[in-house]
Amino acid sequence: MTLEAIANELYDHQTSAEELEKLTLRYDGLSVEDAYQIQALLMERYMRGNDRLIGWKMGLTSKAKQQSVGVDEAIYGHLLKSMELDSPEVSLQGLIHPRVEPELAFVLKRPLEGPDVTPRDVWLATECIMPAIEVIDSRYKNFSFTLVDVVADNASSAKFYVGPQAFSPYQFQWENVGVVMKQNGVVVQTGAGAAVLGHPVHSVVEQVRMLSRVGKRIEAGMLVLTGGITEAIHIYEGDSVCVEFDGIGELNLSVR
Ligand code: OOG
Ligand code: MG
Repeated sequence: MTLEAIANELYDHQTSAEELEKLTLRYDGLSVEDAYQIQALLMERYMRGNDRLIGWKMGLTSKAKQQSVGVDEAIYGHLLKSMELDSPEVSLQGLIHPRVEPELAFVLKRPLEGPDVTPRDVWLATECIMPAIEVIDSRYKNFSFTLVDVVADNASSAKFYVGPQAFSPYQFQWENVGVVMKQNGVVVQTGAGAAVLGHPVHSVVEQVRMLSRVGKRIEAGMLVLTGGITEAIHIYEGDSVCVEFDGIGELNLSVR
C-alpha cells in the first residue's frame, strides 16, 4: 500500500462521511513522518479541486485534550477554505460524530518560518487574534485513534467558525482569558487560554517549528487555530452551543 493510496482512502471517507478502521490496525510500520506525508497528499487532492489552504491548526495542545484521546503530543493539520463556516451554523450532513471546542485564532500579517522562531517573532508577525469554534470529526470508528492515525486524518479537521470581531494581540493576557462553553444553556466545559501550552502564542511557535521540519512556512494572511482550550463536546441536531470568552464576547453556534 502506498502513502498515496492511503491518502486516497482517507479522502473517500472524509468526503463520504463514512467511518473507517484505524490505519494502524491494518498497515504495519507507518511512522509519524509517513502520517504527515499522507496528510499532505490528502490535502493536495482537495487543492487539485477547488480548494485552497487558508491556514494551519495545532491540536492536542492541552493536557485535557491529550488525556481525553490518549495521545500525548501536539499535532498539526491544514485548514482549507471549504472548512470555514461563514455563519455560526453547522450542518451535520457530511459529518460522522462531530465535536466542538473553543479556540483562539492568530491571524498573521507577515510570514513566519524557521526552527528558531520565538514568541517575540510571533507577536511581530501577528495582526490580530480572534475567538473561534472548531468542529472536529475523526473519520475513525468511535473517534478512537493513535498519533499516526489522527495525523494522517488531518488532525480530525472538519469545520471551523471564526467570530466577526478581531482583537489586538496586546489587548489581553491571552493565557488569562477564561472560557465557558454551554450546550443548550448548560455549562459543559470551562477553561482558560493557559490550557494551550501555557499560552496560545507557544502553539504558533510550535506550528512554525513543526512546519520548518518539512520545509514549509506560514504565509501572511493565514490563520492559525491554536488548539482546543477545553475538551471537545459531542454535538447533536438542534443543539445550540455558546462559548463565552472573558472580556471578548461570545460565539453562538447552532447545529442543524
Ligand atoms: C484531534 C484534533 C484535536 C485540538 O484542538 O486539540 C484538536 C482530535 O481530538 O480529534 O483539534
Ligand atoms: Mg482543535
